[in-house]
Amino acid sequence: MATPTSCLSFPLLILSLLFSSTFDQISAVGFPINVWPKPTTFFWSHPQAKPLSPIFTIATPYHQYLTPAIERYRRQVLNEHHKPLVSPSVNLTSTTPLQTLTVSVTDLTTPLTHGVNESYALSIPAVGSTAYLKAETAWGAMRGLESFSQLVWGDPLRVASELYIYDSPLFEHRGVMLDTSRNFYGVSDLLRLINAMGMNKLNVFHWHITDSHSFPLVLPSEPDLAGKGSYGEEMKYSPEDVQRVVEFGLERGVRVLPEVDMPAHTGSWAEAYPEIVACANMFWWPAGSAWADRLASEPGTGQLNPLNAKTYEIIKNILRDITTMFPEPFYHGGADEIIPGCWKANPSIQAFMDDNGTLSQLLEIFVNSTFPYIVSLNRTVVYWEDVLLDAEIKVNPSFLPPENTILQTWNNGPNNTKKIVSSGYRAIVSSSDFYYLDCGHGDFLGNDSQYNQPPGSDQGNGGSWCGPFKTWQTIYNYDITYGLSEEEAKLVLGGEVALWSEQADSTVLDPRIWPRTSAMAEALWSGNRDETGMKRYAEATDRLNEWRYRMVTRGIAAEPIQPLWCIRNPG
Ligand code: CP6
Repeated sequence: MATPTSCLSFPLLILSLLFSSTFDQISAVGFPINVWPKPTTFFWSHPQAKPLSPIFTIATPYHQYLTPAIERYRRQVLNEHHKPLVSPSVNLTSTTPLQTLTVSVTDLTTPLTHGVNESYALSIPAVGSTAYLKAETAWGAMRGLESFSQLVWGDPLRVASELYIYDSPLFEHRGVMLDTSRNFYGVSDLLRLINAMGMNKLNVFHWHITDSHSFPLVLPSEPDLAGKGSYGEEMKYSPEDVQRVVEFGLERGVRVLPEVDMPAHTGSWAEAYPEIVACANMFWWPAGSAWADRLASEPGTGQLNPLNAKTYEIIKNILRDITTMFPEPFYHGGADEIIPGCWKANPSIQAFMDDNGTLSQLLEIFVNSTFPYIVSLNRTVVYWEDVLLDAEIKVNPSFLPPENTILQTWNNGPNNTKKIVSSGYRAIVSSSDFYYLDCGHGDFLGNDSQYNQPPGSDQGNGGSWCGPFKTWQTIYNYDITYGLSEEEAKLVLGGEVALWSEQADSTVLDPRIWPRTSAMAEALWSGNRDETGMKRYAEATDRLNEWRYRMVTRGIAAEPIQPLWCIRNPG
């Protein structure tokens, strides 16, 4: 934790000492503050504010990414003039304006990686014209700057005063997964997403770049993959685009974790290399099934042929390029949803199986030919849980040493998270019953099971194929370590919401993601319970509503959670 220094005032010192050990619950003393996600510990005994000087500055030593962040926050704080929905009833205790926020960082050399120290202490004293932000790392300082910016409002500008915050996250991995294969997103969409993630103190952009539908990533060693497999000239990410996204993330404390899904979900590779893709352009679902024929929303998934040496030549080129383009030490290897019927339809695979080979052995061959190579490139591999938990096609755990492997759970199987961590693996939680943002409206597979049925039969729900729309409350209330022992819970790194893009693109990106993702951001930062251990509700609703409006002011088209009437007619 950050060591309090003499520049911090006495109450903060006491607070830091009191709350330095565990942060299972919020520790709030005094009045509520409109900061989202809610800080773990704060102290605002009197609701007071002071003016913010029009020549307000933020002082800090130079840092490649923190310095631009500071300039951005300085401009934002001075220009935002957020008008609170509910005017805070605060006393203007001092007419001495706040002139300077002094930022000090213990170690400016710490890189942005998993587990980096994100704690900070913020002190805005009643007296004097200086506030203090202290952090262990540049990344913690960014979290503190964000909190500071949310404590400024109004016209003329006011900033909360005699306020002390000590803050650090419950979970180290707090992410958003976006699928850019089913529909394309421009770089500006990705930047806007990352920007909003930073505002919500989220720290991992899991970029599901490719899938069966399109391959938008331009790779210098394998130019044909995007050349032939993207949706078109304008729908590709160049290495320069990637660099922009990565740098933009660094200025906001957001890592960019790339995924090139394989061996399934690779139909788009067949445009360049039909010979390595088993069952390209074959629909894996039963022949004649109306939903496949009519809408073809999911193309023949395409699965790489693990028995073809060329498969690995191409994968190695991809992985080498990826590690050059993405500095992030984690790499997502996919490995979800292998369809037995696809591999079985391929003649060379049939021969293997006639020789008593199994589908799981095919996956083991694939993993054994790729995983050690990824590790040799100095990457920790994240796989979807299927690689170990699929009912039919899974590898023997001996192929995946837990020190190099993290499993991302999504399929809501009974105790899937528990199965992962109790076998010693680290887990990232994306259970689709809670964290999948795509579900909830159109039936994109064209699931016709409710049609052409005899009278009286009850087939299908006539709507979404993947369960109900996840409300922000559903997301907020989800406890990702529920039912785990303390030891097991330590292996849960955190969570990610996921937006699969069969029915999403830039037109709906913001409202599909925000403010629901803010709900996860708070649950993973400081939990979803109040000081007494009860699930927060009314206080969180009002604060989230306020936060949603502030995001809108900042150019994020977050959808409303309430009619304005509720604010005009409180309680
Ligand atoms: N694509 C890929 C998908 C899904 C997954 N992987 C998916 C599965 C079920 C639901 C939503 C999305 N569309 N590559 C699963 C990890 Cl409900």
